[in-house]
Amino acid sequence: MREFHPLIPRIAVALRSAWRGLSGIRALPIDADLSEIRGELEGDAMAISNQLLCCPGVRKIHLETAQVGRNLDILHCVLFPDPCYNLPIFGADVVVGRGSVSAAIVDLSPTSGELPPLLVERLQQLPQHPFSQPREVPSWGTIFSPHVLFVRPTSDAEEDWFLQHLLAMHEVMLTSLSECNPQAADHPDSQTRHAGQLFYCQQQRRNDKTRRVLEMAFDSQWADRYIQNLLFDDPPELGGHRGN
Ligand code: BLA
Repeated sequence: MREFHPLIPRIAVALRSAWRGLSGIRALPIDADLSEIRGELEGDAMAISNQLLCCPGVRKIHLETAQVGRNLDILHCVLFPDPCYNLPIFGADVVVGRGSVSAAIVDLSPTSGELPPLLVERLQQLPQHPFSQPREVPSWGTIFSPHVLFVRPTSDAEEDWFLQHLLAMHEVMLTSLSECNPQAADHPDSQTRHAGQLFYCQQQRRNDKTRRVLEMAFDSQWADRYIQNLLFDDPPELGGHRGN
């Protein structure tokens, strides 16, 4: 397999290293056929690697790196908190086409209307970089916070800025996690955050650009199942009860 665009392994290595410091971190079981996926896109190889972890406070940590054909590299990372914790969803997506990054997005997205004030204060203290090509979030992107960073980095320096900002936002997430005490599963705030995660996943599933790439390499049924069951599966019911 060819090499990834360097920004992708740099992000992946830094995130994995941060996760090693989380107390109670463990791997989540993942179907053997989903951890390493091979497909074919117009005769070109497609390879997807998935890693799933969890720890107290974060029900699902997902890191996906993918190479699609000769020209497309993708990094996708989401930290879904346990809804009993007053924490946002950390999400990031980096898409590289033909050697240059076309989309680089990172956010701490609220699941209960607004981000906690202390967290906002920390985000406001992060350095702001003058990216030359900011991008507008699509219409389904109402789930993102006012602090979302969505850019097309146009130089090595801008790629470095993005990497730094992604890691800084991720650190704000982990700091908040370390300070957070869970509420009861039947607390109304926990229920609200659970509903917020459900809505987040519903909106993300509306990203046709993700679906289109997966459909090209596999088929539409496979793409649907992958998006619905692995990328943005509905959060399990609160309290460990999974009714059907
Ligand atoms: C955009 N996502 C994209 C694009 C592609 C993918 C091809 C278009 C690139 C561009 O507009 O320049 C593809 N992303 C994928 C694939 C996977 C993936 C195939 O993760 C996985 C297999 N997407 C996320 C997360 C966020 C996200 C967590 O998965 C944000 C936190 C955002 N991706 C996102 C947004 C766009 C995008 C906002 C731009 C969509 C648009 O402009 O319409």
